[in-house]
Amino acid sequence: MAERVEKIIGKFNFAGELVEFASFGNGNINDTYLVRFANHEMEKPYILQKINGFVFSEPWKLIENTLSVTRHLREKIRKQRGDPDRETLTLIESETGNAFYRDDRGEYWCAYLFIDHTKAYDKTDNPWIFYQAGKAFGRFQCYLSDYPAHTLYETIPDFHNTKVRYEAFLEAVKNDTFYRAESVRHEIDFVCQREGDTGVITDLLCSGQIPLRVTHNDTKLNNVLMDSETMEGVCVIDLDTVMPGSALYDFGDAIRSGANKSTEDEQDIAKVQLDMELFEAFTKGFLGEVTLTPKEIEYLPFSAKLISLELGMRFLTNYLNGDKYFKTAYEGHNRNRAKVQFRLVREMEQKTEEMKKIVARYAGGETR
Ligand code: ADP
Ligand code: GN1
Ligand code: MG
Repeated sequence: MAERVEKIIGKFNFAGELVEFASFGNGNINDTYLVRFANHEMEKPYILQKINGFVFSEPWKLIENTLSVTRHLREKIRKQRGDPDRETLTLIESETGNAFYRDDRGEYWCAYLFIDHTKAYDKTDNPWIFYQAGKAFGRFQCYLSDYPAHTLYETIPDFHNTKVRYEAFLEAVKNDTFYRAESVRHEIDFVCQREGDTGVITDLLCSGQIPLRVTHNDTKLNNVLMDSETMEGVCVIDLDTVMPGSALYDFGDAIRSGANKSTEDEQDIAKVQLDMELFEAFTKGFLGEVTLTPKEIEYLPFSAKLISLELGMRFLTNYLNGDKYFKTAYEGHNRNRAKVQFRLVREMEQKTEEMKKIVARYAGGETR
């Protein structure tokens, strides 16, 4: 593998001589490497990534989207007198003059400037950090609010269409290819009892009650780089799933990932709790940067619950289908991840009133 990666590194227009490279980060989807180059004056690190071809069947769409969106963001950052090389991703050209390299196996690779003096947190109990994440994702959405959403490709069709995800889940239960359904009967029932929730956001979008926006769609805490000293949000990364969507997806996904007291694959289910201080911190940061419609605000607490249910359903579907999508470390990993999300759903059902009060504090008005 190392030999193969080194060969790919040689295909990109990196400056200087290769010093070393190593696997980097904790992404569930792509293979990421930190690549160090240097010349006589300085070190220059880069990020190299193999795009997961099972997840992204048309990787060029993801690259086109990333190029268009970062071009737009660069302009906005420049106008704010910021540093575009630090505050958004910069793709590096390969020898073919493209922002990617397609290897002899047909796999796509991308490279980016490494954003130094930053840290990606997988988890935090520090409200300041999560407040900064809220600001960064809110600003991201605000900067893209004048970008024509419908011109972007859907890199993964129906990515946050919870209704479609529910149908895929039912199909996996019906086929039960790996004879695993019996062992997760309780979890299957849990999802089926909530079928009525699955169409709520898609129906709001279809009926035009909430606007279609450019959204990130994968607003995990570790998809925003924080300044190592100030811990301020510097750059929103992982733009693979930037697509037309709803602001509710970004809010909901961030809360389900960052306001959970436990990790995403915690085995002691009692540790899975919605931290209201973290919920408040993110809400304050996000709503301080982006202006949402009253209808969107109304559904913010619900979105956190729905995206938790959706991801739990996705983990469970993957478990039933033989673990082909999310990287796993052991058998049953996706089943445990699903259980965590479902416990979070319960937590959110119990804490709905509290969530509503907090959202109202930072947005004003009624919330669902
Ligand atoms: P995945 O889609 O697999 O989650 P990411 O694009 O999020 O992959 O990258 C994985 C990790 O690599 C991130 O969480 C972050 O730690 C690091 N990373 C990615 N891009 C950069 C960058 N340009 N500069 C610094 N670190 C980065
Ligand atoms: C994946 O790539 P990563 O680890 O940032 C997934 C998200 C899930 C997340 C759960 C393209 O995100 O949708 O919420 O795992 N990304 C894709 O950890 O499916
Ligand atoms: Mg990521």
